[in-house]
Amino acid sequence: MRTQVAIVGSGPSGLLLGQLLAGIGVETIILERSSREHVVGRVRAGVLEQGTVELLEEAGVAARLHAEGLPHSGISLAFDGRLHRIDLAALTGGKHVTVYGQTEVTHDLMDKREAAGLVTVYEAANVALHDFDGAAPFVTYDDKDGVSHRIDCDFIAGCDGYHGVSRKSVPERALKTFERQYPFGWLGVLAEVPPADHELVYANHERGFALCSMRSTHRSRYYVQCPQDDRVEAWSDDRFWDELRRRLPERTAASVTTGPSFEKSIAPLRSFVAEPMRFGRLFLVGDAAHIVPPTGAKGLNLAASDVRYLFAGLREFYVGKSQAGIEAYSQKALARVWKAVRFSWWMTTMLHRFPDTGDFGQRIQEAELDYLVHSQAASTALAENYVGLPY
Ligand code: RFL
Ligand code: PHB
Repeated sequence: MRTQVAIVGSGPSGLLLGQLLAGIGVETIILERSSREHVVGRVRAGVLEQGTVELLEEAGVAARLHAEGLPHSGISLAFDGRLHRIDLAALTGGKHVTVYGQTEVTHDLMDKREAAGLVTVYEAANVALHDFDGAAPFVTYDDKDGVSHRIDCDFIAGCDGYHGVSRKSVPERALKTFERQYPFGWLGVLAEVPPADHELVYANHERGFALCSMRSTHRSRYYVQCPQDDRVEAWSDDRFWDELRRRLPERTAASVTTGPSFEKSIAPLRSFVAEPMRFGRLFLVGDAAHIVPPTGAKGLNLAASDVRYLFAGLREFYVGKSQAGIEAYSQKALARVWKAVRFSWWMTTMLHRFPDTGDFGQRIQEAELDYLVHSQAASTALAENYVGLPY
């Protein structure tokens, strides 16, 4: 087989890149390790920056997002027993974020790809990347019947997440990695109940961080900070709801509607960046190149911003017949990545209980939060990062 761009991974970055390239007549084949059901069933991000929404519009997959997504013009920080609202729109000249689940984004992109008759190979095993440092790269894989295939291509887009094969295919000496692990995780719960507040609430509490988020006006997504080695089985629904309410201001806690959870999982928190993001004709995109802790709601949005830069570079190559865009990809993408890495690290540090910083650490956080909500300069810095920095 032959295609122009072989895409490894059908998460949001692979699917979005495929759709944008289809719009300019560039052919792609997506190779995905898991089944379609598995990919679409993963519950992850929920907050989209305006730039991400615009890119989804450009890809022609924003109709349902506009009909069902919830525009949010503020968030609240909870500490000191009450909510402190950050007016994102007022502080950023009218910008907002949109609450729309990653599951739905993936769904919309898959539907569009299938309707256009574009090829995605699910359950592709042993995907391997070859000769991407030369002019004629190719990808091999085994299909679900065990038959081996080879795809020759112009470029390979490694959109296969943190555990994917793309980053691991790059020789170690060609890669510099940066990493920070946080000494806790997030226990997340999804339940068919109305949200406690109409906006997101990020709570700093002595018992640990908590987040009230949502997927719609009748579906809530909540998180509590938990020990890194905690197990989901240790958390009955009752224990989860009790712990969540203890970490929220009284009035917010009283507004929490409890109900049976239908998804419960624990995610570790880490910051990770691999540099550079291009090796010859291989590009690393999204979680394949970087991970941020979810506190800033940046992971999916960074994947989309990588796609924006890569798409611009590939368009320059195929339409403008210039290599300049693909040569600049890594540098441009990384400049934005590091700013989001910094913001996510800062939000995480300010809002979580760290086991080793004690009461001193807690007081410093309280002082920082107090300063943040009373200083327009500090609130503006949070707001402009949260809605998304310019490209
Ligand atoms: P994905 O979504 O991990 O997709 C990678 C795909 O590649 C496949 N794959 C392979 N395919 C073929 N061969 C191989 N060897 C392969 N290895 C892997 C995988 O099966 C998968 O289908 O990466 P992508 O596309 O870069 O997208 C990144 C986002 O998914 C991620 O950054 C966000 O979910 C992070 N995130 C959040 N981001 C936000 O912007 N806002 C949020 O509010 C937000 N909340 C979150 C989050 C992530 C979370 N978890 C669980 C990590 C909340 C949580 C709890
Ligand atoms: C979510 O709704 O899953 C969510 C929202 C905001 C975050 C992280 C996750 O910062």
